[in-house]
Amino acid sequence: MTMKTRVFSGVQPTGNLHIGNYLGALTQFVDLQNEGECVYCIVDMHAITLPKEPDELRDHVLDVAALYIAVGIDPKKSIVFVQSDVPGHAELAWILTCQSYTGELSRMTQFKDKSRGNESAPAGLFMYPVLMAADILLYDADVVPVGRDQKQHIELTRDLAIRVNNRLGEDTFVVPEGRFLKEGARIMALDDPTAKMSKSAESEMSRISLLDDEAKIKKAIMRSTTDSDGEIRYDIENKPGVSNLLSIYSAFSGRSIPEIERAYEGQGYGSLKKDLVEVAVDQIRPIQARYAEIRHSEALTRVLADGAERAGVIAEATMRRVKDKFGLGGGASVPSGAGR
Ligand code: ATP
Ligand code: LTN
Repeated sequence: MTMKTRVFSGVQPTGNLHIGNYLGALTQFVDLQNEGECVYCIVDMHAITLPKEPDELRDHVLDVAALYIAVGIDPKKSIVFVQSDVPGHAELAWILTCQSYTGELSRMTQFKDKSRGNESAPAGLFMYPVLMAADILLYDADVVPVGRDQKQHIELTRDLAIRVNNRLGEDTFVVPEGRFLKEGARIMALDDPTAKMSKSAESEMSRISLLDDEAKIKKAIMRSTTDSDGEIRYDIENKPGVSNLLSIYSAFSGRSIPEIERAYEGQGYGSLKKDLVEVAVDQIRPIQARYAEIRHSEALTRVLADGAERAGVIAEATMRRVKDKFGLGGGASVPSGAGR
């Protein structure tokens, strides 16, 4: 019997998902459903690394759950659940904290970026990648589809798994691989193509949210930063704005970048932008319609309850195995060998 590939990924409930999240991560989530056993998490414990209003957090969790389904994640095929519903994440995060070094955690660029300017950074922000490693290792994940910005965190997860396996045996953790797309892996801000498109950037014109209306999408694309030489050519170094528009166009339409360059030869940025608005709206509109149907439905709550139960079964088996390996636990622990 061949064991199915286990896929795990997570998204933070920190606001409306944007096309960077969609093109870098969510499209992969959907495609992988036909290849493996997929577990998709809404990582609410990561979201509290920076202060969050409780009611807002609850709303955002449901927003992301509904968007997961709206983009095509099928809860019958995949497990969709909320991180804090499964206690194993926090439990394993502590065990992994004890395997990590402050030096390697201080080198994480996301930590450096998010804590910049803070004389005393929140400890949760520092531990963020360890919790992420726990998420992944808890499900014995083979493959982790993410945007390119998460590459360093995936490397840390692999380092931790290998470090523990060297000490306690190869059967302690599955060493996961990151999966990054070619186009869409790093979508940049529309008003500043040197920064990544982000939920947390102040300017609304920097991003396109999956829930934006047509007028906003049009405005953000038409106003996006380009350059003055007028040539539609992919060149990240010298033409980051146009290159970003080409990446977005390619990821949405499925057409290759050289093909798009050829199609627009001799034309101005205006026509590229105008057509990109159409391509983006065509893709986003059906997602919004499906989102509206399910966001306030009881079915959504049932998906999360069912997901938590199914995720919990996998997590408990891993925790029994890992605690036994570390010599943790008293009467409640069982001998090694339990697992998937
Ligand atoms: P923020 O956008 O506020 O920085 P984040 O990167 O923390 O948020 P998450 O919601 O946790 O966002 O990310 C979900 C997924 O989207 C991750 O796999 C991440 O790599 C991917 N992603 C985020 N931003 C981009 C982007 N600009 N381009 C491509 N993928 C992205
Ligand atoms: N750090 C990720 C979100 C995340 C994640 C995970 C992604 C948390 N846990 C586990 C993949 C696997 C981010 O995109 N900011």
